[in-house]
Amino acid sequence: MYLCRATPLMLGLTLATSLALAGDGKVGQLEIRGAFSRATASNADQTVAGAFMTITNTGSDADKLIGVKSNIAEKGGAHTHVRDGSVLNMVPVGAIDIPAGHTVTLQPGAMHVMFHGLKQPLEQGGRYSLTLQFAKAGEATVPVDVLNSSAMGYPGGPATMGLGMAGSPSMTAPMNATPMAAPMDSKQ
Ligand SMILES: [Cu+2]
Repeated sequence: MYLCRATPLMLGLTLATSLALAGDGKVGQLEIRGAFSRATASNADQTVAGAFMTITNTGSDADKLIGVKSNIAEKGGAHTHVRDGSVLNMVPVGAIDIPAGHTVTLQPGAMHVMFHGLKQPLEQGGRYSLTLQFAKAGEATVPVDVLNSSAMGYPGGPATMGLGMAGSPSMTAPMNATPMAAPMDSKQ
């Protein structure tokens, strides 16, 4: 009898968990969590957009994110932010290192996936498909949820938690004004 009564509660927890884990994918030893984009401005002809997530390497070999593909944009690639005086500039990087045993957080104001030549606006509540290309693990395709235009991650999700642990800057600062967090690979 106890088990029967417990079942609805267990189901509720399962549903809540899968909501928090939207935007997930896995390939080889790599686990991708919480992939999201921000809604684009509806009144502007915005042709670029970022995508954010955490990538955990549970294996013992380092890997790299070397490319991205999605049919929402003409092209995409890895970006990071570099401080120039008081200004944060976005710069393309050839690859993002995913060290063995580490979780790398792609988030606004830091490393991220960047799309150029956006083919359509990203509307809050929408979802698109993103293929991540890794040097060793191969390709992983993850669903990316479009959150609000200033989202730092799913509420309570891994990106938000990672930001908090990094000694977080303001959660509401716009992307181009967010103080640079410590580099993800500061141990190297
Ligand atoms: Cu960028």
